[in-house]
Amino acid sequence: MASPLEQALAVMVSTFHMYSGKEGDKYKLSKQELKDLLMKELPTFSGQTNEANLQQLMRHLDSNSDSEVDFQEYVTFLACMAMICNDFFQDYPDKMPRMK
Ligand SMILES: [Ca+2]
Ligand SMILES: [Ca+2]
Repeated sequence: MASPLEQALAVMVSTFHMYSGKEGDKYKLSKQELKDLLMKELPTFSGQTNEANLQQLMRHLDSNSDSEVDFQEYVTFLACMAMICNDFFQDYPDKMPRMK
């Protein structure tokens, strides 16, 4: 049985491939694939943003400017999200999810 952190890593990888394989290059997220991933897998985050912010986010994530988000660009984004979560939980330690 994998530990929660191992499971989290597996989810990060499998979530990418679940969306990247829908159209075009199956190892990269197109703008539509990225949008679907954000809306369905990060609803708390994407629910607070609008179309213009999403477009801006996509431009920022696409660091090599090929109009697609590859795995490295995706994990860089998740690392940023993890840092935002870390800042949040330092300010509100009582909101930290409890592991069994
Ligand atoms: Ca794709
Ligand atoms: Ca790219």
